[in-house]
Amino acid sequence: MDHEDFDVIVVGAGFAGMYLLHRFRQMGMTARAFETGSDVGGTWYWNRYPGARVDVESMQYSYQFDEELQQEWEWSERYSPQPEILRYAQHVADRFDLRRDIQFNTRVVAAHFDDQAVNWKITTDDGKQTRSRFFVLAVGCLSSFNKPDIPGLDDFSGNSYFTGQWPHRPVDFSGQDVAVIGTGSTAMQSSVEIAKQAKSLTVFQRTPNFSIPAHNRPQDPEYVAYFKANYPELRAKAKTVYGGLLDDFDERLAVETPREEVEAVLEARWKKGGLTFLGGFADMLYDHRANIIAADFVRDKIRSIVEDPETAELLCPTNIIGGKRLCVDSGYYKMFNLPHVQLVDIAGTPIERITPEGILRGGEVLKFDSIVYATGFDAITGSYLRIDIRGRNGRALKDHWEGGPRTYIGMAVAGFPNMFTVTGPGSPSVLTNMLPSIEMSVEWMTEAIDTMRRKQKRVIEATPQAEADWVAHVNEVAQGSLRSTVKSWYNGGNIGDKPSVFMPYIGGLPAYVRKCDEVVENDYRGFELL
Ligand code: NA7
Repeated sequence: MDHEDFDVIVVGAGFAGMYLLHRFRQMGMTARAFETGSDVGGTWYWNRYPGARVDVESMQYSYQFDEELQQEWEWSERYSPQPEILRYAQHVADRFDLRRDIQFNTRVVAAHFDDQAVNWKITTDDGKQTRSRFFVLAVGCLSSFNKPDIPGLDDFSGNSYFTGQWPHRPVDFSGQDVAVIGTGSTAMQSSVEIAKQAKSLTVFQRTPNFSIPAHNRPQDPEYVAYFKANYPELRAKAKTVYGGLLDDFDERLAVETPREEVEAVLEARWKKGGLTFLGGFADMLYDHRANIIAADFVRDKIRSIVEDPETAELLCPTNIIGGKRLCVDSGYYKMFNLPHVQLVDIAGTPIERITPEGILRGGEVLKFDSIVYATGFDAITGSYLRIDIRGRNGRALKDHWEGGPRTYIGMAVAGFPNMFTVTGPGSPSVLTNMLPSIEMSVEWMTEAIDTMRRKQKRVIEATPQAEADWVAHVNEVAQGSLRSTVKSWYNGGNIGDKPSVFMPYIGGLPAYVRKCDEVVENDYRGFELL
């Protein structure tokens, strides 16, 4: 048998990778994480663009595995800005001395299962190979930035910025003519900040998006004190809610509620702000009639905020609200009332190419000093498929996933023994509060490994049948939702050649946890332990 350098190799040192390292150390196992960045933080390490901010309330967007940690950390705002989340990640790394198990500035380029040695051979971009019994992908789901294939992108003589790979230095747009391409969450957050500096800002919109105000504000000390005093109960309660997030979700149906009452609920939720805007009624994402009421409500808000009627109409999305992930903004629509901000609708007349001076569209070059590409991610599967991963008999993951990603309970892949995925396809992570979702998966898989050790097993592997059943279940649950009818990064619709498959598990966190618990209660049903 080939020597194993570590019990486990983890790819990524974001929130998932860090907690994995902590757990494996507690279990007395040796683990090494490889991380492309120069420090911890993952998504929050890379996405340093101006205005980057979480849109889950900070008191709930944090680890709960350590009571002292959650008591000692102070969040300064209702929705934390990126620098503060990064500082939190760094604090966790310091507190648990995690960096000694992380090799930074190192990208994993290949991971091959060795059938004879029954272990994984990991190749990194420093040319080295490392072997481990277990291999865990904690690569994140919004971590492969989508560089758009607009012709001439490299010809631009001004400054080009990619929001997902923002420079590690201050960027000053003062006095500049700036273009932002994209109108997703990232574009909405960054544009508002860029507009505060730039001489002019031009937003290039291909598809308008629905956004709900964040109403961000400094933390209320009383709210923080209440949360900290009741953390165990509040966290436990959050796990019983669909999104793993404490909020008032109502089981009522909008279609069975008088229209004025529905409007009143939407108004209250608009005033409160945030991602759970649609949570007042259970049918918002399942019944077109309900969805249209909410969509009309937001469209009317846009028209009431944006002074120029033509711009307001262009900003009004025509599709399902919540089909694409809702955006949460801090003054995006209002920004278009500023005299130096303009919207260019590229739906009908797309960008032809980038030229040395700017953006060519409709036969005219619009000149810019800087272009900001806020063009999204090759979400959920992108970071897996950048690595040459091969399971039993040299089978490539990219071939196994040719028709769309396949996992068992979002954590394992048939034919890829001892390999685990966190926040992967088939898990509910991207539809739920990410931190509790990560903790749940990490705890599940580390307990599975612990069980194997106790049973003196060497291999855990999902069966093809269990994987097929899970994929069918994930698809079936998705079919019922209006979300599956809209092209989005949830279903690969934002990337030209991706298979069209709804990738996350849409059944919610509590249902998912129940399914994962049942697997354990039934002696790891759907897995072979050898
Ligand atoms: P999104 O939500 O995928 O948005 C990307 C935006 O970029 C979207 O408006 C796209 O338009 C636009 N886009 C992408 N490629 C092009 C090209 N080639 N030309 C013009 N416009 C383009 O990514 P975000 O980073 O904003 O947010 C991702 C998630 O991160 C978010 O949902 C939160 O969960 C956090 P399109 O809609 O495809 O017409």
